[in-house]
Amino acid sequence: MSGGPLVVVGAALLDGGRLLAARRTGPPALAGGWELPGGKVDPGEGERAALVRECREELGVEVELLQRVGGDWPLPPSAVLRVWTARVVAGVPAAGPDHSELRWLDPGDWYGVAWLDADLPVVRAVQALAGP
Ligand code: DCM
Repeated sequence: MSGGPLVVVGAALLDGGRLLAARRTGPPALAGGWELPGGKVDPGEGERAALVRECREELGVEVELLQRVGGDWPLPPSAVLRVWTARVVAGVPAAGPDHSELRWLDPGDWYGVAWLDADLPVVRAVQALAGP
């Protein structure tokens, strides 16, 4: 028994008022939607370590996590999303197999992509914390 809900971690990567959005390649129900990059925490893994790992694997960058964004964001049917703001400390984000496109959203254009349902309220919270 691991206990608790499945935890997915996400990064709101910020760069001078820009926010990184990543367009998912799958599964079919989510393909084409935009998310904050991240993924599932492995058994026994710390959440922050998982997020650093996911950014390395998915985007090819090293990140520094900054600030927790809210609490548990629902990820229907039974998981939760936990999010941190972050910044890139090494490398340039590039789309791997999980994403068809990455986009740095300029200040004022944070809602210019079709965020996944789960991610949209998180983006609003990031804006309230740190946004332009
Ligand atoms: N997910 C999401 N928003 C994110 C990250 C993940 O809605 N920012 C969802 C998509 C999947 C699940 O969490 O249903 C697991 O993510 P992944 O497939 O990336 O491991």
